[in-house]
Amino acid sequence: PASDPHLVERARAAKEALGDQVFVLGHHYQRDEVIQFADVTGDSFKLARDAAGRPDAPYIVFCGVHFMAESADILTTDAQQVILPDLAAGCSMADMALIGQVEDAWDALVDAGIADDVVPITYMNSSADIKAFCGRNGGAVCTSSNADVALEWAFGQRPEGTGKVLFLPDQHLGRNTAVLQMGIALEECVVWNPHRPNGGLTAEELRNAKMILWKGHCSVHGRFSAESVDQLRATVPGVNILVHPECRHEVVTRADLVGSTEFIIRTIEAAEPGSSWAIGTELNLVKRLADAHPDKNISFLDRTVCYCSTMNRIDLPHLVWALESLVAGQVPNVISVDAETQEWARVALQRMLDLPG
Ligand code: CIZ
Ligand code: SF4
Repeated sequence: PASDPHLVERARAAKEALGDQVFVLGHHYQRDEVIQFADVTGDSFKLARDAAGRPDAPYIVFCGVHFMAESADILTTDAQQVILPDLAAGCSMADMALIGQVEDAWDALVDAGIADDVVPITYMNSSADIKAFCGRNGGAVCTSSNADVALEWAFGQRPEGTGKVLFLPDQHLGRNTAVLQMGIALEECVVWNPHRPNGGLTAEELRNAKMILWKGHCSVHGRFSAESVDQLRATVPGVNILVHPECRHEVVTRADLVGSTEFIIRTIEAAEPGSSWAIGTELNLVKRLADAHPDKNISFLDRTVCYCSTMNRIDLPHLVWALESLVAGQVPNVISVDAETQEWARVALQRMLDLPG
């Protein structure tokens, strides 16, 4: 449905009144009604960098989810404030790794005598305190575009053949990267379940593992199934299956192409007119790609999979409220990471930025 014209007008007027004071970031998974007011769009990593590139803007309105606004706060100056239009816009994946659980897991690895072998790597989709944990413990952050390089780096931090990686919080990205890009065997990947004593793993399983995958997943990407891929192949001749690496291993192994949201967008932009694509990522993005490329046959990989419900919490009424509050001199919903967490999270982010390539 088209956005309410009255709200569109209010958002436009508020943005105009604020001018260069405000910089609006829109994640690719946001609704169209919000994206139309974004100064830039991108994935979480690109947006955090874009925010850092506008030190003159005192207010950053982040249309995305909580961990992304935290990353923007970490990478911007102390004078800038990052605003999340709805504080309930969290991320179920990030919420699956709580700092207390991760510290308990680390203590268990120390007790098992293997912590010295382990380098913690966290996906960008994690809270600031998990990023800080990785910074403090010799690890790094990664994105879905550089997870392979980050793993290569992590294993290179230990003597040949001895290193292990604790991968947080997305087991699928960790497994897909390790098995499909690093040549690590599936059997060398174990899953740490924070709700079970010792992660639900025996000392021998931990000793033999190369990848200790945190039991987290994305509630959107984790829902695509191998059956939906098989069904599309059987019904759409010549279809290209393009999925995000947050999808389950059996989905990714059946796909033609796998990559980050930015990769998915580039791939569709470069695709031949008339070609057929089924895309396994968030529905707002897939719909926008289909609308922007009417000459290509673009469908959603599985019609039973929904939007990201927390991304969708940021809607036009929330954006209007945030912008009009700023016009009225109030700064609502500020996301602020404490100084010590920022310092260590920045260490982990910097290790990522220093990766080759
Ligand atoms: O699944 C997500 O939320 C993704 C891919 C976020 C991002 O931009 O990296
Ligand atoms: Fe989190 Fe998945 Fe939503 Fe991304 S799409 S914000 S990983 S729940």
